[in-house]
Amino acid sequence: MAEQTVELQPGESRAIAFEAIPHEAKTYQVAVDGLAGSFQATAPPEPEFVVSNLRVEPATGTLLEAVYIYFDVTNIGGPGRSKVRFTVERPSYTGSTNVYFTLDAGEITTYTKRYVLVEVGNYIATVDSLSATFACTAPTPPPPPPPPTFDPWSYDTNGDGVIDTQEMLKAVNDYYAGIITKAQVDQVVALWEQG
Ligand SMILES: [Ca+2]
Repeated sequence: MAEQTVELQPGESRAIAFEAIPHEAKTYQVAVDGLAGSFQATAPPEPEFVVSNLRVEPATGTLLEAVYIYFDVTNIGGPGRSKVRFTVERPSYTGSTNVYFTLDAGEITTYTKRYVLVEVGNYIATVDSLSATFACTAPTPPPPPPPPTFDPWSYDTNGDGVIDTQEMLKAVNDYYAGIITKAQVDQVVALWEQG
């Protein structure tokens, strides 16, 4: 209890101030001689967070690439620390965590999460009641090697510098067997005609 004794000369008046810091929300009683008064201390409002603008950039990536998940958090309550629930669901696993923020009343902050794509499929990011989808595609396979260049002289199996009839017929058989193309068999036939 705080107390002050004040002495005054006749006719004198003086304003007396007490500073009181309330540490809990309740009604405090104040008494000065026979006068009584009171004041009410109220608790500050709890922080209350609202999330908005959940987005993922880019919305599609390939395996082991990273995407960035963003959302804004606004404190519509009193100043203080609170949390939002942040979840990422991928094909084989759902990971969930609390993300804590300390914000003044009315303060907005943007949260950024770098997220590496560890499996192919669809993903869902959820923050409180908001959700956003993104996807991981398989890496692009390397292009197939170019077909080996075709040498019609490869049918000159006896190596005499001439495509003989038997050698030409072998090429025709290979064409009908799907081993060489029409254009390739035509090259062999053209050499046979020269022979
Ligand atoms: Ca030959």
